[in-house]
Amino acid sequence: MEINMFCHFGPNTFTGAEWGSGEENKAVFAPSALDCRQWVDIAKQAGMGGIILTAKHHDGFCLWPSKYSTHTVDDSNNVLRQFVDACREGNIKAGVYISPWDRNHPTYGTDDYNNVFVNTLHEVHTNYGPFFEQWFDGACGEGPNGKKQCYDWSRFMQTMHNLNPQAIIFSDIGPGCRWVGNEEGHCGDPCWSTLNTDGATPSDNKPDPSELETGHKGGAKWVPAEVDVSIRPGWFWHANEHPKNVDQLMEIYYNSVGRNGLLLLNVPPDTNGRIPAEDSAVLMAFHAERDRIFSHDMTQGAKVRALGRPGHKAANVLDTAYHSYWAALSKDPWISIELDSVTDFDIIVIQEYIPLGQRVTSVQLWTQAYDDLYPYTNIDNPLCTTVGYKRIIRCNDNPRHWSAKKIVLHFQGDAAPIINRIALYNSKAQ
Ligand code: FUL
Repeated sequence: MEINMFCHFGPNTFTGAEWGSGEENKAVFAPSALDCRQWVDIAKQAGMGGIILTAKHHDGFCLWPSKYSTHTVDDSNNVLRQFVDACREGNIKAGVYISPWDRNHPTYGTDDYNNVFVNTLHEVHTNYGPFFEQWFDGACGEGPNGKKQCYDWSRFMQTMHNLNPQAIIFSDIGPGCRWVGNEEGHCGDPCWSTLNTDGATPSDNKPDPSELETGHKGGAKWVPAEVDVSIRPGWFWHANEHPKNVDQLMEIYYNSVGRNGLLLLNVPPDTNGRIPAEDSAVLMAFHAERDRIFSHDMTQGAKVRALGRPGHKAANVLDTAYHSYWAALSKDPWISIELDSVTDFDIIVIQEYIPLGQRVTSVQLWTQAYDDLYPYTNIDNPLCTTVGYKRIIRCNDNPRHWSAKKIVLHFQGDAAPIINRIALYNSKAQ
């Protein structure tokens, strides 16, 4: 999906808080012109495939009238209902964030709260689902009685699995996808989609954030990284804060989607219940910039040579069909791509066919303009290490572009690489 929208919305939108105390007067939550269709329109026009709403944040306030809490919207102001209806109508995927940490619920900090939380999951997924993703925030602080909760994670996960086995479950350690270990908008480098989760649980017993950034090479579970980051300084809308600019969003894009992560970009609605015009404008400009750069692939019509398995020839790296790929014969194959003439480009995109795993451990680049092949990288300083679903490599050299008629990529993998796509772009072309 590459980019999804996150929507933090709740009492904090009105009080200026990031972590509500749970003691807010319910009446503070009063969006004056709630319009979830507007969120959907903006997300779609920004090239996003799904939206995840904070149906319950740490203040415990439920954006639907829940049977299991008194701290909720009224029937007449059912935001979750309007949200799922707008997503279905607009044909975009709906996901839901339900925080286990609850600073309002009287049972929080006791065993009974785990039952309340399981009932809440049932209620939301049965009455409002199906959702494509369940987002479990790992934060675990004190509740109203000063006690921390001991979350029954295995029960929460099992409940979700029973309620909707198709839903991607996000948590610090998956099982569907993992927290990337930071909230700044970048994956680690390398970034493995595999993780060892034996003995780990979300919240207090998760791997070190630096390990979540990189994943574990050869890890036993497939738990790709999801990069949650806000377009604004805070997760919730605050009157005195403003969105990032296009350059900052592009940097985040290169460091998340371009490093084998999914970007979950938070765009918080304001007190009207609408996404502000300045955020919408920057999202449109961000989309236009990606279109400008990535709509003209220089490899079209190129000659490709490499050894490949029958039926999975090297030229398959040039087409955009998802299930067409080049299956190399060895763990360190070469592929050469010859263009019609010497061409300037400054971005190389490589994609592995991840249904068959993440195999590549390093890529070397050779370029040829008029003379001999030139080894652009060396073994200690490869073009990149991991690839995964997508790797976007920018030329950092001086001058900041490559000029070549032919490029040769030398892959190394833990198994014979299976490459979906190789493309070349020029970000400076108009
Ligand atoms: C964190 C929360 O504490 C923040 O408020 C926010 O929801 C972020 C996405 O996750 O753990």
